[in-house]
Amino acid sequence: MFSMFRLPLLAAVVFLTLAASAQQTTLLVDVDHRPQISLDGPWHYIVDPYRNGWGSNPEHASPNGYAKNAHYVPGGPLLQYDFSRSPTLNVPGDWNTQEKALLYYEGLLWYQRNFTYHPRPHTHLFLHFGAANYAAHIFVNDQHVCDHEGGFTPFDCEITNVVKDGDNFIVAAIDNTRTVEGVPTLRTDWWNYGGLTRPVSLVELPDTYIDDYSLQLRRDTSDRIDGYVHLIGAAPGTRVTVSIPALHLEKESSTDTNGRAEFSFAAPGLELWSPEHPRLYDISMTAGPDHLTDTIGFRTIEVRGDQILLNGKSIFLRGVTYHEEAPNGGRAWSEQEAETLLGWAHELHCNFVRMAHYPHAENETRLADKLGILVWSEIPVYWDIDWTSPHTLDVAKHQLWEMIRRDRNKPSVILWSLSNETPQSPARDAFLHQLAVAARSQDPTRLITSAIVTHFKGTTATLDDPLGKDLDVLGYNEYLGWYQGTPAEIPNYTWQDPMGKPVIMSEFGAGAKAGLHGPVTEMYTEEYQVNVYQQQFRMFAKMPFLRGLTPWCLMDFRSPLRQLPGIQDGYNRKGLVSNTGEKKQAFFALQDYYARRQQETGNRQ
Ligand code: GCB
Repeated sequence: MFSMFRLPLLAAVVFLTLAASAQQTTLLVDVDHRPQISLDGPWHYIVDPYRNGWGSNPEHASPNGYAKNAHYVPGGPLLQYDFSRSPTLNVPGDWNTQEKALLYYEGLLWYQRNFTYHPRPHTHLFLHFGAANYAAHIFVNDQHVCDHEGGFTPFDCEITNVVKDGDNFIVAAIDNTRTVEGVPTLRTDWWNYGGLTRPVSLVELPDTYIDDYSLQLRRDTSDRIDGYVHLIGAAPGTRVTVSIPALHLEKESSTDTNGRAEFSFAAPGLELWSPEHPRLYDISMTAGPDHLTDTIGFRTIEVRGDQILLNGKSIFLRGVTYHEEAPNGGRAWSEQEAETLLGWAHELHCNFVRMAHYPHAENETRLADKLGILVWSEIPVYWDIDWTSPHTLDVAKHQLWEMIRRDRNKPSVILWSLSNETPQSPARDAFLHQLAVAARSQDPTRLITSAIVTHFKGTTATLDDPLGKDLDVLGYNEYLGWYQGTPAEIPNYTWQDPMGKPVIMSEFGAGAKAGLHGPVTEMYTEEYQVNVYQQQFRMFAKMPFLRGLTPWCLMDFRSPLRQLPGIQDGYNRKGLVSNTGEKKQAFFALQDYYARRQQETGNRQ
């Protein structure tokens, strides 16, 4: 998953030579429960806007450039870099908020760190990256081991054959240059935080190992579990055991010629996972020398007419959207940050969140499992990307695959979202249709959605986007009272549901600077924002087919598109909470509204 388009020609030639020996990345599921050797901490770095580290200087050709990790010896030969004398950045973490000079940096940056390892026979060694934004080119001991494109999904590189007994080193070239064919592309309403933004570790696995599994409650049942465990390196007929100790269950199956062992069994006494009762079970899987545990839950999610059914019962999704941005700035990655963000959602009486606009860190979906918060997870197919580029489609599909594969056993995740506010065109329809088909075949147990731009004729919403045909649940974004019309007019707008599918208002909101007060008619005041929310609630009361809400958004976030001095100062101010954690009036208005809805109907519609 790598694009040549961002590299100058000579560097591209060098890279192609290297790429010939590199392996594809894979994605090991449930890495959290594997023994890992953490590589988090300080890594040396070199900022490389001229892409010098590729070794493309024709006069002093150095095919591997910075990947060689050479050391300057006083009195020795000429050398124009040395990681060991270079400053460090913390991993995980974006580079923009760790170093003042890098706040606006978009380009290539080289990371380096050493590690000690003692290989053992019959083991595979993987380098695991939680995420690297945007393109990653990974070298171990001066060998090119893998490339990855896409800034928000994890990947694993096998390094068994390049690792040595004793001292080793990694060089990671990370490039957050925005590209026309990237996903996302050139323009987004969020900060393009670069770097190794999530944890990095070494994962050791036996000769035969579990790389993927899926265990799901069958629709229309309350105790029938279907799924598979997939092995690498297993002879056909290898025995695989799945057990759920709390249910006294132990089931066996064996692998087919593709390494896949199918399971289908009754689980009497199973308690279903739901927001009111987020029951999780420890499960364990054994296959030859490998053993993997996980903590998962079982529930069904489906659509019947315009209803969303959780465990067979209609549910109303009281949600909120949010970016993966830390309350103190920068890309969020830690458990503590996840607790703060989802903690606010919990305080709002949410039973649902829309994790915008890309897959968030795995600790967030794990925490949502524990808290009983349902999740909409999406890939960054955002606004107008290059719908005709085969490369773009490949990258989008790959990110979709990684998102689904990582989280398909998390009961909180109910919706895979394909896109956000994409302008209608036949090329877009064809592109998104392919993503919908891929998502359905990879995970037939969840629902597919997208956030659609709403168009209006006068005060009537015209819900005519052909994309709706490919979706189970329709998300509509609208900014009545902010980008369009006045707040007082909002309740006059009328909505229908011509497709007869469940509708979520996937965005609405207004900007407010925390602490700025004034008349209700003055934009950016807390009073204006709260009024937009109140008027929206009036409009929602006339939408009987509405199945959920995810207002935009939980917390103010950094965006280069928001430059109004004294008010925005580089932040999108539509948060219910400011970027320094102050709650605005609209936070409490939404909290009241959700409390009332919950009291009136519970989680039910
Ligand atoms: C939208 C986008 C979101 C923006 C938001 C805004 O429609 O989906 O990414 O940040 O509007 O604030 O304008």
